[in-house]
Amino acid sequence: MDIQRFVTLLGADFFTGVPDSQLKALCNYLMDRYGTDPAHHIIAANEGNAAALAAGYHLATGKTPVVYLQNSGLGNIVNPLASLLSDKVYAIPCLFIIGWRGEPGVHDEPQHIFQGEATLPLLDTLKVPYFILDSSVSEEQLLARLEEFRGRQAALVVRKGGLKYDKTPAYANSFPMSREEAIGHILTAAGDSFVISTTGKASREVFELREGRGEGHGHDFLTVGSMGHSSSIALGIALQKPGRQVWCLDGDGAALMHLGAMAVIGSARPQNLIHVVLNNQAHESVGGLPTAAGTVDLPAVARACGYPAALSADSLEDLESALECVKHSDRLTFLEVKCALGARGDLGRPTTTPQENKATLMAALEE
Ligand SMILES: Cc1ncc(C[n+]2csc(CCOP(=O)(O)OP(=O)(O)O)c2C)c(N)n1
Repeated sequence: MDIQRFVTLLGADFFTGVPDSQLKALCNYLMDRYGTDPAHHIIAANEGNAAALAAGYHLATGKTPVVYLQNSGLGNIVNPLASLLSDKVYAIPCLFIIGWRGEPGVHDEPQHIFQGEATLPLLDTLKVPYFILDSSVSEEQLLARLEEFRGRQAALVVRKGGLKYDKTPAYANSFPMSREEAIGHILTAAGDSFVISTTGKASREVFELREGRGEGHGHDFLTVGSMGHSSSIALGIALQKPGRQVWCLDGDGAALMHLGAMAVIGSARPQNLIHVVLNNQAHESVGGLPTAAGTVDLPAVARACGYPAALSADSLEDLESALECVKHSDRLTFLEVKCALGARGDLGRPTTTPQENKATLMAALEE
């Protein structure tokens, strides 16, 4: 369905969510129509955050908000859905638009398979009625379902190709260094340390760089799903292996998604953990919509959370000199690397499975 017609049929004037590649048409359209005008469109830190924000919008206006998310984000909304929006609590209406990755029978990456199978059963369990939107749905069919959904929590589950928009806003920032280039230099500095990389293209770049260098993958953990949790995984490893250096390669969207992790890392303060945030100020892996990182001083956040050292680099020269200090570091260190948007068009995906990745990493950690 054409996105402009779709949004008109929804009749909503407040949208919040976390971007999804399968909802690119909606995300790009909202950016063209509203940008990030907070009266109409907020790109939230995580999906639960969006649900609560939507609740506040309803309390203030009596109108029904729209929350958009990839089905991976369902986990993040379960709590506010069950204990805030639910008809057994405050009964707050909200329309969820959910990108259905890993739909059974449709080829997708390993991290989407179980979530894809669990999507409709989860909505059933949460007592959220849903309508599956694909390219065959007519305006009349959609309107009829929206009428049924009025005044309650409900979901439109969007199949691949269900929404269409032929424009893409120009997403960019002013930083010259590409994320892949930055990762290449970081891997060199990290040597045989362990690398825990974040969800999205950063992990795909780590994988391909290792392939290209013939280095093997035994020291890497590619967090293919679980956005926002790579720094906590890294903390869990660093605390148990105090003799080994652990580098977390985080994204700005991921770091903001579960920012509380930084407070926990700062208070545990493992001396062998280097927390790098590759900050392109965007959810680049799913299209490039901005994160709030453009207005956040991440090294200051790290210092405030108790990291004893925090640096920032926004050029290759800066990165090289920062890495010179960081690689000899014997204390918890935070490094922000400001990167450009974009990735290679021919960037591949890991050819090993998550369980192979786990097995080789665990074997290397045992050495
Ligand atoms: C809970 C959850 N919500 C949304 C997504 C979809 N998603 C995958 S990667 C990504 C963007 C990550 O942004 P960032 O951490 O800034 O890294 P970048 O892509 O910019 O390198 C998003 C939103 C997801 N995987 N999980």
